[in-house]
Amino acid sequence: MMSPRLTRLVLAAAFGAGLLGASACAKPSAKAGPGFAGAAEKVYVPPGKYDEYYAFLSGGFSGQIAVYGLPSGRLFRVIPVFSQDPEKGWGYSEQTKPMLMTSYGFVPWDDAHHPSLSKTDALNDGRWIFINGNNTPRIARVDLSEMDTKEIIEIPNSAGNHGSPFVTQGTEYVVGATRFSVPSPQKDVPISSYKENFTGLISFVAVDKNTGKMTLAFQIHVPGFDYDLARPGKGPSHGWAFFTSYNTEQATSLLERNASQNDKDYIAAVNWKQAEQCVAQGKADNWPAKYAHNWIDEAQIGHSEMLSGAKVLEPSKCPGVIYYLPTPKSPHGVDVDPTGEYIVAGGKLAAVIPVHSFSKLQKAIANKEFTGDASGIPILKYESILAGEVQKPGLGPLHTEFDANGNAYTSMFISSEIVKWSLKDFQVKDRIPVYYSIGHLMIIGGDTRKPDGKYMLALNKITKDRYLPTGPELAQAAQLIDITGDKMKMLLDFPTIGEPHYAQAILASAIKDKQLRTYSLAENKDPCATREEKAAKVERKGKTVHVYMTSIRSHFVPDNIEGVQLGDTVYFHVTNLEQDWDVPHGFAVTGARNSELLVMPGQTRTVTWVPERVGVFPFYCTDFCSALHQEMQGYIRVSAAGSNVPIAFNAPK
Ligand code: K7E
Ligand code: CUA
Repeated sequence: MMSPRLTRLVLAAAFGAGLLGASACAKPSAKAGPGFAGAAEKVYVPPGKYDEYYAFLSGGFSGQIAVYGLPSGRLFRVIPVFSQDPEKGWGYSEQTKPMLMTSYGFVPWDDAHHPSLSKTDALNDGRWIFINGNNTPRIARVDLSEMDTKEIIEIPNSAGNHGSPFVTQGTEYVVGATRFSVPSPQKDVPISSYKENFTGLISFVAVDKNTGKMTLAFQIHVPGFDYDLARPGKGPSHGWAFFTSYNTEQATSLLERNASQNDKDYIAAVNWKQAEQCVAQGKADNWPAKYAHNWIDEAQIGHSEMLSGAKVLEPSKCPGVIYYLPTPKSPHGVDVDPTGEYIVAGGKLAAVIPVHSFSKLQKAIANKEFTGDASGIPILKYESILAGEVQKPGLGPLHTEFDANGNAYTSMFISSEIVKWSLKDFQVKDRIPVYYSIGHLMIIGGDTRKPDGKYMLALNKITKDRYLPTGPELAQAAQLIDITGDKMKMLLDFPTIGEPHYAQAILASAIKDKQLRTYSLAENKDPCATREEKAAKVERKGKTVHVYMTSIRSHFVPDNIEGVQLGDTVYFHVTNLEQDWDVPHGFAVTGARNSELLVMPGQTRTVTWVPERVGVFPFYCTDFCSALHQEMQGYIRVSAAGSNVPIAFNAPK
């Protein structure tokens, strides 16, 4: 148990701003020292050569995913997910706007934390990557052959979808947990009635084996704590999922103090196979939830539908579906080792790293070794389920990943280090400082049953003095660490886009050869597509003008347009006729209040333009596509409302 004094110290370090921890760690040799011999060679990927791995880092408050190569740390692509991205027209073009619809309306931003690769038999299968939106609860699915977002589902009855979207070992489900308990279903009550009225929901979103399509399968109604992170079991623990909780004190104010009172909070162990059965037996209630489901179809067009109704299971109607595992103290991460036997928690304020045993958990349930219950949910006896505790690991344990040799690696936020320990004897074997204030760490395949033994990535919150300063905002960072030897070795650090909470990585060979190169123009089924230049046209329909335009190196057809009037809304439907890899064309027009379009070969994208001035306005290609890219331009003439200038456009010569 932590002494009151140590607890206070930990609290002060944790919440006096992680900066305390950071500057304390800045004193020793933060700069490259003798330990870096040979590091450059290990991360050097010569010009023209490929990296060995793709890494997908969440953008945190950027709402996106960034794709890097490892070991080089080179950035390849930012995949727009929950946030509008003017670089690609994501969330601005008519075809992609529906993707950001929610029951609250159009929500063009979110806070994305946990990329999660699809799995088959507890191994990464390279099909999709899922990621959560915390703020307006959502889960997105990105197709790994296009590296584009294909589907977003809103999670109803939830608030702060943080413990998400970790996938089960066969991608049966992606999970979600309410970080903030709220009145469920929502209603107008005093905040002081938290204990009576606020509850949480743990959500299971089913994933179609063939298409990846996500469906809200069921939710489990749980007591009003803050449910933080999640991991499904694997191997023997397949069929279960584990969710950390904090604020079992049920405070609503000054949680830094008021939710740090209890020595232990809980991990909720959910038997989702049993939940499935209870739901199939009709034991779930139907809640009148309303939530958006958005997807991109085969024609590359986004759709949004509003769904209603959620199946909600009360644990009292399905005994055995959930147990609480007491866990010190305000646990954040929960991670399951490659064998599926060990469940490791990162108690932010805990003096030890507790490791629960799945087999002991099963025995304790069978023997009813309970110490009580929380709102009817049995609380298991800590000693009965404990496999061991890692003593003196450091300060502020958050997240754990695993290598292929029975070792675990835990990130320590406050003491800014990674500690390596053995799953055999729970003894610390090594530690390495990281710069600074690490959140998640990631071992390639470290959440699968067969981790790659080579590299670990530290995902750091604070960089302070590590890079050239850039005003008040400094970059977050990833650091690549060699884990092949007994001693961890720092190889590289590189700044990231947004805040990289978690990351996933996969062997490049698993997905590089299935990358889509172009969309088929012949199969372009966008109703506004123009498949050849001679089909280009401009049509007036009342107060709207539709421009059906083509682009190919290095011209638009048409490139002179007249007859638009003030008061009109103009839709530019631009089809890229190219069928070559890596030849997108852009489209931008003066005064547009949205963004450019970036149209992939064979694709159609539509941007809306409402002219506000009389005159002649240029439009042009934004993506340097050929030697005569600068010539890829045109004009659109805007006349006064009611003018007699007829619709006119030029045909190809
Ligand atoms: Cu620890 Cu959102 Cu998984 Cu950040 S979370 S670090
Ligand atoms: Cu097309 Cu530049």
